Amino acid sequence: MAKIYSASTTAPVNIATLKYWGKRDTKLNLPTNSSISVTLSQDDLRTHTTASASESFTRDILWLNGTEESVTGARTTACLAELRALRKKLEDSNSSLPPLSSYKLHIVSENNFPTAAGLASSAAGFAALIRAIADLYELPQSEEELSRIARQGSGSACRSLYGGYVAWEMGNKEDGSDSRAVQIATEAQWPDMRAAILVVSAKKKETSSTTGMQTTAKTSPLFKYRVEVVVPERFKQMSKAIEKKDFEVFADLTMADSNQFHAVCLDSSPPVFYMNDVSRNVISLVEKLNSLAGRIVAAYTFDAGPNAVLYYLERDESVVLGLLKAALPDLEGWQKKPAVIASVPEG
Ligand code: 2P0
Repeated sequence: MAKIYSASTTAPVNIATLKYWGKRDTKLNLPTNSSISVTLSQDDLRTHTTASASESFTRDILWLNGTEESVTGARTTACLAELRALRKKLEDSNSSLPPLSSYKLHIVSENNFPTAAGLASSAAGFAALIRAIADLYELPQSEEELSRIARQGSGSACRSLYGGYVAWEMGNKEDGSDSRAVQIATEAQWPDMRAAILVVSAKKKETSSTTGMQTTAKTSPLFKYRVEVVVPERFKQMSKAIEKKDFEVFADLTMADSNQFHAVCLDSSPPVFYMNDVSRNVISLVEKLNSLAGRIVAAYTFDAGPNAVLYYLERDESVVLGLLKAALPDLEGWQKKPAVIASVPEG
């Protein structure tokens, strides 16, 4: 029996506070704007992936949550080809290395959260895939270099290579070599930041992000203003707010950007909807809380789905969660630090 080489890793989910929405190159996954995200705790939302290679494997296979998924899609193919090319270079420079680049891969990936329900599953998924294979191949590449490969799998995946606060710099080169993620601050640099995730629905979204963002980029008149005028300024302001740990500015920009992202979705033809009545209820509750408190206590943000992510500081946790529990009595949940996950049944 031929030897099996394996490596396992986990990658966390990241939730954008300045949203990526729109591609200038669909093949290389190059974005129309830079974006910023917060990486959530690995204890709560993460993908666990094991990559194995063996001379005895006859084809590349990927199992996602126990079901076989295609590995022949353009994005996965691009990622595997880049990683194999990097491994081949290592093998060419060191003949004692086993020729893993020529072996087929078996990849087993498990999410501990709903897949494709707007909880950034593709981000954690591709980040874990890239990291696991890079570890299997013992590649010396930095996170930044790996983020460039992960980006080709799914844009937002490039941000999940890091913990803490991460920027995906859009770059301006046509070959995408400068479109990669960098860390703005570590989780430890802002230790009292908390995130709460309300799972409003675990259903698969109706419009995929890839399709939705292309519809917006092609048809929304507001979109051009967003990417050319609003986001560049917000990117600078949000990066600075994170560096200075200025929660009010960070929170204000986060809410504004979530609202503008959903506004350009609505401005698309046909319009793209991701939030539902529970989502809008959460927005109203947080706006009321902030208005009554006379300061920004919590920020909400929604991705391509109805689930809410709230950011707040530790000292306000009981106020924020107390309000949510009182207003959404169906909320079943449990609390973990730094993330809190609760499910809110629909209807
Ligand atoms: C983000 N989203 O910045 C934004 C905000 C959803 C809303 O990135 O086509 O799955 O694979 O590059 O990364 C979701 O889009 O899209 C996303 P592809 P992706 O997190």
